[in-house]
Order: sequence, then C-alpha cells, then structure tokens
Amino acid sequence: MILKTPTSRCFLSGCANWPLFLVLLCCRPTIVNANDDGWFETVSFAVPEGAPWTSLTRTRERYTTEANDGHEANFWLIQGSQAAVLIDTGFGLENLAQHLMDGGYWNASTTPLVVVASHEHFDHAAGMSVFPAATSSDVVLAAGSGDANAITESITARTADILVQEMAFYPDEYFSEAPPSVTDFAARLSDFQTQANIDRELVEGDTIELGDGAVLTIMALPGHTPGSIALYDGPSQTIFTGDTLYAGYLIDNAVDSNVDDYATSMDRLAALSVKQAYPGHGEALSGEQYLAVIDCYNGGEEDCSYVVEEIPGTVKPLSRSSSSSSTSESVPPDGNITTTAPTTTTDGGDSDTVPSGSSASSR
Ligand SMILES: *[C@@H]1O[C@H](CO)[C@@H](O)[C@H](O)[C@H]1NC(C)=O
Ligand SMILES: CC(=O)N[C@H]1CO[C@H](CO)[C@@H](O)[C@@H]1O
Repeated sequence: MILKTPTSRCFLSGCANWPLFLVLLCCRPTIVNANDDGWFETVSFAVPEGAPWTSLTRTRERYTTEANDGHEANFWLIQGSQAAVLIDTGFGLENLAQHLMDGGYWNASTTPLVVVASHEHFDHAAGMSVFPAATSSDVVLAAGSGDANAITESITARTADILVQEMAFYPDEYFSEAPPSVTDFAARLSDFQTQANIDRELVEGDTIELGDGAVLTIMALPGHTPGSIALYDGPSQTIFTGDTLYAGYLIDNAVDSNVDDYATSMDRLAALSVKQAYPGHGEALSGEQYLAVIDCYNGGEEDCSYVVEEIPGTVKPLSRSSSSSSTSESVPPDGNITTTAPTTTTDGGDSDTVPSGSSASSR
C-alpha cells in the first residue's frame, strides 16, 4: 500500500516526500489560545483489568497543529509498584520530565523510570533529551535497536530539521501557539534538542519489569521505521503500539519505512490477543477497534480513523487535569518503593510470539 498525499490545502513543495504526519501538519493550520494552560496536558486512564499497574496516564502537547486534528502524539506513563515506564516524549520543546514531576505523576527521587521511544521520529523521541539532565533518579533511555542509533546520533534531527526549517517560514503550520512560558519561540526553536544517548537498545522479547509481577514485553515491529516497537502486557492483553497502529493515516512511506515489513508487523498484531490498545496518536482503542484498524490498513485504506467512529468502545480517560494538581485517579508513586532498578532483559523470544517469561539483570 502506498499512501498518497492529500492535495487540498497542501501548499508546500516537497510535501509528497515527507512522512504523512508532516503533511497533515503543514496543511492544517489553526490557532488556539495558549494563555490558559501549559504546553502539556495529562489525563488519567483506568488501569486495564488484569494489569498489575498502579496508574496509567496519557500526556499530550496541547499546541501542536496535530492537536487540532486530534492526531497529536500520545505519551503513556505506566506506573508499577517499583518502577515506571514512559512511552514517548514529544518534540522536546518543553520539559516533559519537569511536567511529570510537578504534576505528581512521577516522583523522580523514588521511582526508577525507563523512557522508551516507540520509534525515532521527532514527535515521539525528541523529548528524551530532557530526562537525564532533569532528574536525579535512575533513568534509563531505551529504544528499539533499529532506531536507537538514529536517536543517539541525532539522526532524529533529520526529520526534526525539516520541521525547524519549515517552522522558520511557516510557524503557524506546526505549532498553533508558543508555550506560555516561552517568550521568544523562534529563538527556542533554534535550540531544538533532539539528541539523546540511548542507554539500552530493545529487541524482540526484551522485558521491562515494574514490580509485583508487572512485565512489559517488547515486540519488534519494523515497517513505520526499522526500530518501531510495541510493548505488550500479557495478563491484561494490553498493547502500546506506537505509530504502527492507530486510528488515522498509517504511514508506511516515511524516510525509513518498509512496506513489506509493515505488512508482516500487521500480521503479527492481527494474531495477538488484544483487549485494549494505546497508540502513538489518537484515541485508545478497544480490541474490536484495534482489529478494525488492521483490516482497514490491509484493505488499502488511507485513513483508518473512521473505524473509531463506527465501532463503539473507545477507551476514554478518567479525568482531565492539565495543571499540576493530582487527582485521585493519578496516584503518585509515593509508597512501596524499593531501590530495585528497572531492568530490561533479553530472553531470546520466538519472533512470532510474545514471550511471557521474564528474568532480571542489571543494566
Ligand atoms: C517523592 O517521594 C519522597 C519519598 O516518599 C517524598 O519525600 C517526596 O516528597 C516526594 N516528592 C514529591 C514531589 O512528591
Ligand atoms: C518496600 C515495601 O514496603 N514493599 C512491600 C510492598 O508491598 C508488598 C505487598 O503489597 C510487600 O510484600 C512488600 O514488602
């Protein structure tokens, strides 16, 4: 399947060669009022039945033009009893680590954190750079082995550079408003940091342990990028899919994409038991919606967002809290913390199944 570039409202030359999300960005400017709230917005979700986590939150960047299309990137924070995992980090223009700490979503002094990039693209991985500097706790930066080098070598900047260059001319096409705390947005963009040192390259079958039996298993899903990964929780049949699967335009023609690999990865996802899926963009999906997106993609459709509208069951957040106040649903990890560091472990899993076993080793 080859994605076509929407032509309406797309006025920048070269759009056709970009990842489609860039096209979406460049084509749909809308200004929103940024005076009332922060750059990030975090909401709580119910912990899926059977998942041994203490909390699950989603953070988004409020003022990307993606937000106006409902396709802003999702950053999922999963709290276990002893450690937490953050999947994706955004553009890196504001400090996500500080936001999560200030909001009580993550206590850096007590909770080891594994920051995972679902893939190399700047709207997911660029924000990793703020974590080591901003925190004193044990933070591990991790990414799929196929994309880790892109982030470490700042090749993520290859796509980010396009963003920065184009923003110099068309800032409104990418960000609807500067973050309130940034007085000179243009100057800030010139400092755009995308490089982060990946501590741990993740491969198929690696596991991340969060305490009390909570284990997330890495699935290597090349296609969107070589190192695209998903994280799977077996007991609750929950998957975090990154950009491999969401209800929208699935991108298999970006710079490092591979259509054949994408199809293989979709086949693996189709064979997996999934009750709920938390994607890299858009709404959280029921198992039925998840399968419908796969069918949609396999059917050659460009826009799979309609399946969310046609099938009930969208997984909704529990509450909204975009400022620093904690709600009862977003419990800070302030109890029962051990000094056990999060570990990522390779157990040589079969490439066609998600291993359920786990083992531990120091990083
Ligand atoms: C983090 O946890 C420690 C230990 O429980 C506590 O003393 C500290 O106040 C917490 N920090 C925040 C910001 O909640
Ligand atoms: C450090 C600590 O208090 N650990 C406790 C966490 O909770 C489990 C059971 O809920 C206890 O077994 C641990 O001792």
